[in-house]
Amino acid sequence: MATLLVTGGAGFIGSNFVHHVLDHTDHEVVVLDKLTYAGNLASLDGLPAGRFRFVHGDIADPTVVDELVGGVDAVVHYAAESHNDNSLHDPRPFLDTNIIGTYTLLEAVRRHEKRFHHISTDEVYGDLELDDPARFTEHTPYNPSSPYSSTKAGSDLLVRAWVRSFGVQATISNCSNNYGPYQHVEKFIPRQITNVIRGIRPKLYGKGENVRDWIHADDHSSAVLTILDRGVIGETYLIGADGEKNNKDVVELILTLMGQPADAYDHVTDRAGHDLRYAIDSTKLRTDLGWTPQYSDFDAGLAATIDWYRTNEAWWAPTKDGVEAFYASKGQ
Ligand code: NAD
Ligand code: TDX
Repeated sequence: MATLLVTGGAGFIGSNFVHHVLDHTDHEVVVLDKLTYAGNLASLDGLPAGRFRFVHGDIADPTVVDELVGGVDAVVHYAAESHNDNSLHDPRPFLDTNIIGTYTLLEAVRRHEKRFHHISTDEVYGDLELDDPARFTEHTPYNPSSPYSSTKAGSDLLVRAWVRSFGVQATISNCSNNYGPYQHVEKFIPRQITNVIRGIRPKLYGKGENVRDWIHADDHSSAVLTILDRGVIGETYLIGADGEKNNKDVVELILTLMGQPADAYDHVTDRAGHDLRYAIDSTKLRTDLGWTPQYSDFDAGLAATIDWYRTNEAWWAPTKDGVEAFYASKGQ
């Protein structure tokens, strides 16, 4: 049994991880979250009070961070500004949280000699051509495209430097695109599902040929737990579940699963600098640590996610109109 400090635990993937840990282990969890527009305490409803505690605070605040890190066994670092489109309009919070926040945590785990796991993204590797058979591996050179992905790349490099220079006991994982419950409606899949529920036509950027490599958030959680248990200090592990699909196919599948004509969507202004394709080769994680994903059927996982958004309108409704107004102002 261990006590984990989970940063960003009120966000999409962090909250899925907290549920996963409390359901599948006897660990205790402390969440540190700033509750930005992307954090939602309702995502943590119903957790066992004896094993779970929430702290409202900023990972870039050294006083709060130092006190919390001193009292736990390990830190699992999810907190970030996470949305590419936002980073194109206002990059500053991405630097504050993704760079300075990660630096603040690293200094605390260095001081208290605590285990650290850093959550990152495949976007640090830039993008691949649509017809390139290659996939990202742990050896792919960094080549980030957006303010978001460049700050995530910077945070990864800080972790590597703190391991080498100061002996911090850290691992890193870079995961592909997640889907599942509790994802903010600004993101592609929940935006389109909630659009259909609201009678709004889904919005596809450009031609929709861009490819993302989808993984269920619960599989991401089991991979992170595996790395925490058996990962080698200083190593990076790529997490992916062989889920490559282009955006056009995903939007058409959502419409079909929701009983609408598959072509009932609009093409809108493309994202500036839009990465073409991401694809993960997760051989190292599977071979060295014995991890396998459980959600191999994307259609079934997507159908369950649609059901979750249908059942949990109270969770997403308060944010929907503001998100759509923002996108509309950008022609998206
Ligand atoms: P999210 O935007 O849904 O959640 C981020 C959470 O962090 C929110 O609860 C927010 O309140 C909190 N937060 C933001 N700034 C903070 C700060 N300064 N101090 C404390 N808390 C703060 O993000 P997500 O999609 O759940 O992503 C979580 C992590 O996973 C990020 O590090 C992201 O880079 C990484 N990741 C995401 C994906 C994906 O598909 N969404 C894929 C790979 C990696
Ligand atoms: O309305 C939309 N229409 C559309 O076509 C939106 C919001 C997005 N898109 C496209 C852009 C991308 O090609 O869908 C794809 C997925 O978009 P996002 O959900 O914004 O995800 P992406 O930019 O791929 O980044 C996500 O995966 C990697 C997460 O947001 C990141 O935090 C993670 O690092």
